[in-house]
Amino acid sequence: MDKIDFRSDTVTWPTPTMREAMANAPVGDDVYGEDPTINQLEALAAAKTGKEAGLFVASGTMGNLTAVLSHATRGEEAIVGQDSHTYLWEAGGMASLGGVVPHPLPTDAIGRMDLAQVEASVRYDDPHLPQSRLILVENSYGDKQGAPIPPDYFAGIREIADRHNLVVHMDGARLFNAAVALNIDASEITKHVDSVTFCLSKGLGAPVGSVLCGAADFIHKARRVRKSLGGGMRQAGILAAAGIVALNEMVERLADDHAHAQQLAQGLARIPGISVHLETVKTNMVFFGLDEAVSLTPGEFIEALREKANIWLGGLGERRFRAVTHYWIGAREVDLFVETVGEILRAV
Ligand code: TLP
Repeated sequence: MDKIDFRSDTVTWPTPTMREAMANAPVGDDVYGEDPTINQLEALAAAKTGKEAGLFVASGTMGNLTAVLSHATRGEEAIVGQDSHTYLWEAGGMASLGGVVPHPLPTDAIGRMDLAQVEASVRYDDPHLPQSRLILVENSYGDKQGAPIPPDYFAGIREIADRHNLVVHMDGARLFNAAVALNIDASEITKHVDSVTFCLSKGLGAPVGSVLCGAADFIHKARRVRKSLGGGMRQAGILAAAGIVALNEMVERLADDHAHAQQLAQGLARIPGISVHLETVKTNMVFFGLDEAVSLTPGEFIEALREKANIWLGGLGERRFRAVTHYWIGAREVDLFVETVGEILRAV
């Protein structure tokens, strides 16, 4: 890469193997169901998540929105974490495009809603009220430093959903980070949910795309919803080809990203002026803070990293930052990041 980019794992470029697979991919018109490479990716994604079928979509946001619009209709309600990606970072699509009413609940240190509170939030049958239809969950949980949530929580969510005839969708943008961190199969997590979106274009390194997986009849419906959102992508097999490489070759190596995040957190923890909670770093994200005593604004700190070493970092507001590791960040880049932060802070 031309810069050392810690802003997100969304910034990854395709690997050389992906580029080769993309160049050689057989393609067809996917709206007719005739793109063999997309069909192959969808089957592979379904197998990995233990679902009957998959649907290739342009992005994680499109996958989640397609799922919500396929599961729920206008005036129905989705119980959702108040700091989850679907609620906060998807431009309000479920409400603005689907008329689905979000019912946000607080989450704990790793992104779990309180199960008793989830159950208490289910609406009773009254014409005044929106009707509960969906529970939205996320794993790993982005706002909680990419925390991997163990499957027992989702088993509890499943029980509530079954008692009240609700559907559960998982935003599994980083599902495989969670699975690798927990040392379990992704399907051990997804067996508790009706549908899941996972992203190929984050830690798995593909340039574009996510896959929505679920039961065959749900995916049949979702295919129409995706079309209505403008997501019928025709000869997108050239993109799906990279996704197949991502699923076959890039899952196990996520452990390297997690090790690099550990290395980064430990390095930062040694620098006076930086605060980081080492014990909460479990996947590929490190959240850290710049102490008030340091006479730099967050913007100046980010700018100094860019000027000194072409290192790009994302701010979270309130003197907090997020560094994300990925395929293009190795031990050398992590060392350079730690050294450069040390230099900047020693100079103020
Ligand atoms: N997350 C992006 C930003 O939107 C914050 C990032 O840099 O982390 N679910 C989760 C948990 C995500 O983190 C993201 C992207 C999405 C869904 C949406 O995926 P895309 O960007 O493909 O629409």
